[in-house]
Amino acid sequence: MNLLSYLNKELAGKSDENLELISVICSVADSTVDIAMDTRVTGLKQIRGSANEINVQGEEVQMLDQIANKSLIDSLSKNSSCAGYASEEIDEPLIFNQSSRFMVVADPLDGSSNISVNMPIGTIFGIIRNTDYGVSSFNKSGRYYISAGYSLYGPSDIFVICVNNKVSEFTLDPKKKEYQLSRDDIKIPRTGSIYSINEGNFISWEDNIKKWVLNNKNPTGSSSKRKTLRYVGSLVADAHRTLINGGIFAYPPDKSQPEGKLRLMYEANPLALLFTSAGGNAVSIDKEILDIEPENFHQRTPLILGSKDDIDDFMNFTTSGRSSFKETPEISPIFKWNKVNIAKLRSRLGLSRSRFGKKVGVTRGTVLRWESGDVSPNLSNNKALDSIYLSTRKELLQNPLDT
Ligand code: AHM
Ligand code: MG
Repeated sequence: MNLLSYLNKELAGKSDENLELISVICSVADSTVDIAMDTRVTGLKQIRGSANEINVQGEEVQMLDQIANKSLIDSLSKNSSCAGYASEEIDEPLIFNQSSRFMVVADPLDGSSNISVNMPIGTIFGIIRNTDYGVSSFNKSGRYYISAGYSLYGPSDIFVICVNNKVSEFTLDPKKKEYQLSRDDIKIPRTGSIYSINEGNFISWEDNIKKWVLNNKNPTGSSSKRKTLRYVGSLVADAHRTLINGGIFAYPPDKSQPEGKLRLMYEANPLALLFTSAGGNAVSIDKEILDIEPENFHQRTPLILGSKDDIDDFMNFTTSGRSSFKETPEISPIFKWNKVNIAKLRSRLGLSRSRFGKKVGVTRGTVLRWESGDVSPNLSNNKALDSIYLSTRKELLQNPLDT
């Protein structure tokens, strides 16, 4: 089955929203086919060195970084369902169509230090609802991501996509330039035998990270088994191995990178949606990645992702060090819930006032008062309504403030 047939099956409602989401995913996928073709011949096309530029993150830009970024911009700017694009390689997000439904975020070429030595590299992307009709739609937590995926340019070129909280893998047929389903409904094993971390940073870590690493080599608890180490240095490759075989990948903070190295918007959030959908988890030391409220586009975060039991094990070591990490600000509600959109949400869910109230954590009478406009939901109820709305992402792609 090819990618388009798969998406048509998974998003079978054929609503405008679903069709537009499919077209945005396909625009990204088309672009990754072009990038895959370029990665095959970097040495022949003279495109494997530095572009002699420093990006907004202060990192050296490679020629392939620029080619991949341009390919995504070219493809997405032509898609009328794509409102805008933000990437690691551009200072500020681009807006193509202010009122369109979806935004795309991407790390166009992940693992760029591996290009020159012909090691696996990839593209990571996420798709966000354009809830604010503009740039601020990007600055939202990972709970807003409706879909995410990556391509991995390796021995085979693959495309992994998460829609409707289901993760599947496609392999590029290079002759047809078409992705074909190669793993359906991927579930990450509950635990795995590999840990993945750049141990060159050992002396710069906090003690609790050091203890966790040492415990992987020489476990002390009766239940844990010794793990072996694998580290490619391309997040996409390390994440894909972890997704398929289980285990854990960690890029924790260290003395020289106290916020972590990896980018929340372009790398951590897309992979967190994918890993949690596949039954694993993704955290930043003391909280789930998807709960982090971004403060800026290029924000970095510690990233630990993998099998559920292995993440729990990691958290057991690190929760004692929590106080040394930055407190996260109070999460404010996403939407302003009023009598119109509360009634609309309840009717779309097909729930009576009392069943809806139960879901939110209030009485039937409170729902009645909200819907009549007598009172408004308080902050915590607003957040509960946000999370009910977001958890129904499959049916409710539209902003509830639309009438
Ligand atoms: P990039 O997106 O500019 O290529 O940088 C991110 C990469 C990740 O792919 C990888 O996990 C990490 O940086 C490796 O960093 P280090 O070399 O410090 O281990
Ligand atoms: Mg990267």
